[in-house]
Amino acid sequence: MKPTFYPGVLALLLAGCAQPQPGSLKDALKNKFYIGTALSVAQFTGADTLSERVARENFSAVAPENCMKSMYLQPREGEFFFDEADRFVAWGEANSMWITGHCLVWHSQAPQWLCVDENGNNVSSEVLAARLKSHITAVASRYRGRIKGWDVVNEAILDDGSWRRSKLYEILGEELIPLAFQYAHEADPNAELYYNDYSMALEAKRNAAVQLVKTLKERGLRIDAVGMQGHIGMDYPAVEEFEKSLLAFAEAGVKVMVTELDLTVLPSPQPDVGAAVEATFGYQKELNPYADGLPDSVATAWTSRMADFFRLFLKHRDKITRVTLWGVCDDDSWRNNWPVPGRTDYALLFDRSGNAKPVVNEIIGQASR
Ligand code: 9MR
Repeated sequence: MKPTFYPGVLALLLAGCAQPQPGSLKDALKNKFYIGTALSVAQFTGADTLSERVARENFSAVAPENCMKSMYLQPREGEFFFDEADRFVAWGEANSMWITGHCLVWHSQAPQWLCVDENGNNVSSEVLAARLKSHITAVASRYRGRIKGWDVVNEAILDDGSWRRSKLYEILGEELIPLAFQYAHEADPNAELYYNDYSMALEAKRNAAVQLVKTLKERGLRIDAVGMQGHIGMDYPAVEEFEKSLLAFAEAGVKVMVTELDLTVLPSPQPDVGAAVEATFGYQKELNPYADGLPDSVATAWTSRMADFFRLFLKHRDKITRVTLWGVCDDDSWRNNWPVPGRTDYALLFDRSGNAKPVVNEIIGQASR
């Protein structure tokens, strides 16, 4: 005889046994700060549905990993290409995300024509200022009211605190940054404006960024936050140095955003390499030790270090308005290809199958305490 089946009773029993479903990352952090991710084109156009789902379910903020950089938006002078950026913003709105624009001015991923004339000679400061104004105005005004904040200038300070001698700087000098902030504010007066850089825990860079904030404020220009990118490693920077910087920025009168967080487990051919795009090294097998998986001891150390950083962020949640991971799942991360190409890294909060790593539950636990 078949046993009598009472579905209602079974459901109650199962409900009684089920582990409580942990809330999502974004729900847990809701009243603390936005938790964001950077999206690649594949993710917001439907080609990568796995990462798209993970992003949608777990994050409350998005930044475009590449599609809003000037070489893509204005590949030739006066010819704009907004298709991907439009789709990125539409995806963010459809999923109720806080949308950040990245980035209006950066020496890297800028179009060839920006700083030179038809003979390849540097243009005058007037011409470059006009070109920057036209780019910033076109981009920031197109998304007025929709993009909530802009990385206005990216990576203009070197690790020793001096200005990066880029072509932009060569031509415009120290006026480069104030001009960019002025143009961005004119194009979208309600948008938040940020200065964004890597290795911000270094003392010299911290001091230079604080000075920059003060200078902009003294000149009456809007700056809302400093973006500390947060491309960190297992042994750099010290959490305490990161904390000193975030306190120094808050003291200077701006909010702090952790804008591009990832934690590499891989050996670096050079210490403290930050995120300097020019620093690249050839592939060597010894530099790719975890191609077949991460040993438990390394995964545990990774979890503990990432958790330490989130503990710091939560401690200073009155100063931090957003923490953004630079990518969704481990295989999306630029870290697999920098500073050494073709490696297997484990830098983000979700693994290659889209599963939350143990640190996600730790963060959720920290946020609820
Ligand atoms: O993640 C981005 C990668 O796909 C690009 O190839 C790279 C080009 O430089 O830029 C990466 O994003 C950078 C960001 O825009 C600015 N800070 C450093 C990031 C990592 O290089």
